[in-house]
Amino acid sequence: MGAGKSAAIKVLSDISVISTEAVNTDTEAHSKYLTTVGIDYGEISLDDGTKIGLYGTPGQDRFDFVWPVVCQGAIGIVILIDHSRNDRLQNLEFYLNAFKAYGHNIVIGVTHLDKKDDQVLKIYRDWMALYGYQYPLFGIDARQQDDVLLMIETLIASVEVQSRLIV
Ligand SMILES: Nc1nc2c(ncn2[C@@H]2O[C@H](COP(=O)(O)OP(=O)(O)OP(=O)(O)O)[C@@H](O)[C@H]2O)c(=O)[nH]1
Ligand SMILES: [Mg+2]
Repeated sequence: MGAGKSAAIKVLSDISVISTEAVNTDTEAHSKYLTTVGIDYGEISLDDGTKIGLYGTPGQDRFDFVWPVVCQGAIGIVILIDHSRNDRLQNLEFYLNAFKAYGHNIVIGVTHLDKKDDQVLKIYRDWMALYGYQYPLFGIDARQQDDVLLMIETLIASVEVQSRLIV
């Protein structure tokens, strides 16, 4: 919650985003004023004209029934983790476990980093190594278009590599 999913879709989308934000009543989980309660929707057109739909989920797990709906037919999944939270690794574990059931083309973005520093990401790399995960990991600011685009490009590149392997 508050990792920057809605911000990431807003900064990347070519169309005005359909957002489902409502006043946050769970102020214990996060002090933010608005939170996503349905599905955010945006679109990005690639250079070759391909349109990619960007679907944002609610972060709160009481809306977890939305997750499988959003992931159905998805080419990839971006998981954003808010580095400023004390429970960031528990968050990573929780969301990875929840979303790997829906697809394996996953990219992880760590947000709310004051500065991009590889040492800061070390705890996430170490945690993934411990569990044998090899997902691409980026330190990002979800408000920066280039940062978000990098994750989407990674997912697309991975789909391309896999489809070449299958053919
Ligand atoms: N400082 C900082 N702020 C960020 C970063 N990424 C996002 N934000 C801000 O964090 C706040 C929360 O972002 P949202 O996009 O609403 O988060 P969300 O993941 O959609 O949250 P929920 O819908 O409640 O799950 C917004 O004010 C963003 O602009 C970042 O990397 N650094
Ligand atoms: Mg949101």
